[in-house]
Amino acid sequence: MCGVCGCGKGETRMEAGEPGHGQTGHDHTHHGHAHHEHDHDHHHHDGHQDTLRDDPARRAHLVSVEQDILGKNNALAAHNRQHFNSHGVLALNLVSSPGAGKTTLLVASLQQLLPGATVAVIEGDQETSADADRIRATGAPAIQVNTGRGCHLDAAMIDEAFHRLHIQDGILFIENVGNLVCPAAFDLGEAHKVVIASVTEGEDKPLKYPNMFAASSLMLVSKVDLLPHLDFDVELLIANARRVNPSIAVIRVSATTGEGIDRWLRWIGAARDMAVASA
Ligand SMILES: Nc1nc2c(ncn2[C@@H]2O[C@H](COP(=O)(O)OP(=O)(O)O)[C@@H](O)[C@H]2O)c(=O)[nH]1
Ligand SMILES: [Mg+2]
Repeated sequence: MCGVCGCGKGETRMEAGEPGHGQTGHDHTHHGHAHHEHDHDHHHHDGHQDTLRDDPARRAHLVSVEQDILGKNNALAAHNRQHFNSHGVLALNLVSSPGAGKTTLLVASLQQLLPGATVAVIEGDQETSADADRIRATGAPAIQVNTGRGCHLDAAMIDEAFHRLHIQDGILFIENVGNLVCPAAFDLGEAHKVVIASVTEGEDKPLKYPNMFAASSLMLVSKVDLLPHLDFDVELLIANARRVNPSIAVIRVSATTGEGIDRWLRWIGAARDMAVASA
């Protein structure tokens, strides 16, 4: 069960084998420990959850289960953070609603960064290895994690995938499951969350989903090439984001035209320098 929305997670699957360049294997292994924490909540997966939450005793139980899940996740996230630091890895957790342009932006970024930079990608989606395949086509190593019924990546999944990536002194991009709610609550051990808000989503998203924007260091306003065709107020989106997070940095990007990609890569470089200096 997700500690935030209570959705069922089902079984997490991770690609088998090495995350080699151009690998297109679709084999999956069952990811053992990712659902241990959910063993005790099997009877909540039946659609009666709202009724259960209305009962004070059940509600108290659910709150303690949620605290337990988030507590365990936080402990593993701290472990991941130590690991990233000791390996000289800057980990960025890319979060957004589905279709905001995370994978397309990653592909455009990797095309600029490669060859030369050491990079790796963990791709989170409920199903398919399509995004990892798109990433591997750039030459970057990638691992796809399928979360099944789950709505977010958690620290245990990242721990396992990181060990298989063998990355040292580089940048780890984590593309989270498209969802503006639950990924905000699950620390993966990343240095920064980066929220991608596309110009087709409406200016009100930071106010409707404040936790995500409050948790993010940077907002990438994506698909700005579409602005001439839309009635969309970028300044209002930025003002709304700063209402929930006054210190959030903002960069306007288009993966289609390349606008802003240089600024985004400079932001990554500065974050990397800071991470190295504080390690
Ligand atoms: N016009 C335009 N479309 C984009 C841009 N970035 C992504 N898209 C399109 O948006 C859709 C979703 O992109 P994708 O990267 O898969 O989103 P994700 O679900 O956040 O990973 C695709 O049809 C992309 O071609 C962009 O900068 N400009
Ligand atoms: Mg994607």
